[in-house]
Amino acid sequence: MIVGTAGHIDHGKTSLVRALTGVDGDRLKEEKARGITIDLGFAYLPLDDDFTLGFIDVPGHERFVHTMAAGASGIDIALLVVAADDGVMPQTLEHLAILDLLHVERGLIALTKADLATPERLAEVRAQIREATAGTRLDGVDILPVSSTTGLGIDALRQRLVDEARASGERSADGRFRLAVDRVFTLSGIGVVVTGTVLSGEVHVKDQVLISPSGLGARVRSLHAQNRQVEVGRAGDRCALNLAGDGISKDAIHRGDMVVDPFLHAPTDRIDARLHLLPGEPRPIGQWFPARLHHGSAEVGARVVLLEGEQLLPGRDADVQLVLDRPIAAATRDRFVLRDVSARRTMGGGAFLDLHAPSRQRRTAEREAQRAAFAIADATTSLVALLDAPPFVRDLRAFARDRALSAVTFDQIVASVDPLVIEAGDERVALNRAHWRRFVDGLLERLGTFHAENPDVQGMGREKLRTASQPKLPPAAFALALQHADLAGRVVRDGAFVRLASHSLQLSPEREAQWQRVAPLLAEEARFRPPRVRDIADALSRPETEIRQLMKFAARVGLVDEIAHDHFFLRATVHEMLLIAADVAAQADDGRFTAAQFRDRLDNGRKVAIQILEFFDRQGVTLNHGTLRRIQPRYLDLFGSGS
Ligand SMILES: Nc1nc2c(ncn2[C@@H]2O[C@H](COP(=O)(O)OP(=O)(O)OP(=O)(O)O)[C@@H](O)[C@H]2O)c(=O)[nH]1
Ligand SMILES: [Mg+2]
Repeated sequence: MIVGTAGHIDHGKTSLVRALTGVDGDRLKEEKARGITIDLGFAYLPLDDDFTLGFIDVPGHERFVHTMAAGASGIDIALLVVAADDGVMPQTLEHLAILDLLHVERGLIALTKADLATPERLAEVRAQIREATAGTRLDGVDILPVSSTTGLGIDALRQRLVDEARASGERSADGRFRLAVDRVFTLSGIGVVVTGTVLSGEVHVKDQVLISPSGLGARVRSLHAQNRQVEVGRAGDRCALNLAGDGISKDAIHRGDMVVDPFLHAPTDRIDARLHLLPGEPRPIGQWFPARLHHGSAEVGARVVLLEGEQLLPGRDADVQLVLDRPIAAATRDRFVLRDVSARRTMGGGAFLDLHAPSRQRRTAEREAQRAAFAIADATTSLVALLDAPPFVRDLRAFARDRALSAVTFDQIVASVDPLVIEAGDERVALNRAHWRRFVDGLLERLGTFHAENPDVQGMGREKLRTASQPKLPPAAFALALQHADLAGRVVRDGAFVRLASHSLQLSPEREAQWQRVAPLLAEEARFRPPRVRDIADALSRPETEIRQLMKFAARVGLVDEIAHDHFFLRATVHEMLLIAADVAAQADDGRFTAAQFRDRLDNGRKVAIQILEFFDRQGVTLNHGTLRRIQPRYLDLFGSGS
């Protein structure tokens, strides 16, 4: 459980944490010298039982608001500090806005330096605070007067924080491990240590993790949670991880990086999000507005692309696309804050929706439906909505990854949603049952129509069929879908073509007429040595290409087989020749026969006889052992009238 301070410079945040915990968060020499906080400070308050309250102390200086934003992301309880002498000041308001934009749900307000104020003044500042917090998540929370100098109210505040922490309970450790790095250092004899808040999941000693976005792999050598050596760190813990691995060094990891379960690593620089512009902003924002994005402990330059309307008015919300200067590691529904480029004010913030948003076609109705589905808090409901939003096809792996869902939770979600899932390599492509039905019915209907319109075409090109199908599946998934029980047996893949199983090729009337003139030339005495394409063309005074096309087509329909280039035999003749070969084999020693023996029966010349046998070899009907061949009896009906 982590308490994070917030409030204007010099209002007594660090002093208060020291009074509450006995720890001075200002570690840096410069901090001591200047009496201001520059970087995040950390302190721990071990309670009687196994429970430790962690504190993150942030700087109040207006130049360090980015550091405050990094510290505030991942805290459970806000401790907003307002000095009784000074009252509500600019960074009181800005920090308050940031806490609210980050959806920090719990908090208490400390009215510090109470020793310096009269009861009237205290009442006055209370009223200022009530006004400032109205409508925020800290609206109505208790305001406790304290003095770090005299000790007034410190014990009461400490007790209230402990009660708050106990009431909010453990954060659910469900989900995959993510830690937002806020410090990196080396300890002699130990090595590289990173610290940060665990945003989700658990981490164990010996776990393999990744630094994202860099992608560096590391092993957790040891870990501390709330300053104690432990075997496991959980969501809501402040952890220090001792990391080891190739390329792992103090300079290779930075504040803003995430340490993640390797499954989650998918850096992104283009995110669709819901943005709220603070009501106090002086101007609306327009297209391509430049800003600083704060997410977790990261800060990165960003451009805002409006996805609704041409400008976003102060106080309003809109879907936007955030185009980042460099990739970050994030999860769907993570909160973010936007500040202006000169880092003077906080402008707004919101939640991430689609982490891998398209750069084109981003304002369509389809995209709007998808973003609405991403926005749903409950993962199961969100998945149901996504599967019912165009394109009606989702990679479940990407969904689980972007939501940082644990394998167990995700399996439960998939079991309850029960979509149709196609496992295609790295992807788990899912459709809901209704859209799968639509896909199956549409595909069968499309093929039926195609065959009716093109009776003499073998089938539809697979890629053409895929792109015409609704929903449109990715290529690998489409190929697998054709083998699904709902389609297998009804559609047949024929090389690059797909056809209905019931479809058989038919000659068009013109081709039929041509064929009637060609067929007699291949039959009777000529059948074992039929004319080649050129000879047929000569005989009929037709162009050679026309005859070749006709013969190729006749081969597809199963009327002829192309034994050698441009040399077609009637299918019935091929069958007859195969039976002859079988007979020759039956009469030979060991069933092995020579090409000469075969040629003698057909009387068609050595070259042609060998071409026929080589054709049989290719079909697997004969087995060639040098000069001798054997028959494979199980293929004897390959050219029979049934096929
Ligand atoms: N009289 C009085 N002085 C206080 C009290 N708390 C803090 N101070 C003084 O106020 C000054 C600022 O206190 P800090 O705790 O450093 O303030 P801070 O909010 O941490 O300041 P930044 O981190 O720089 O924003 C110091 O000189 C403190 O001694 C208090 O309760 N009473
Ligand atoms: Mg301080």
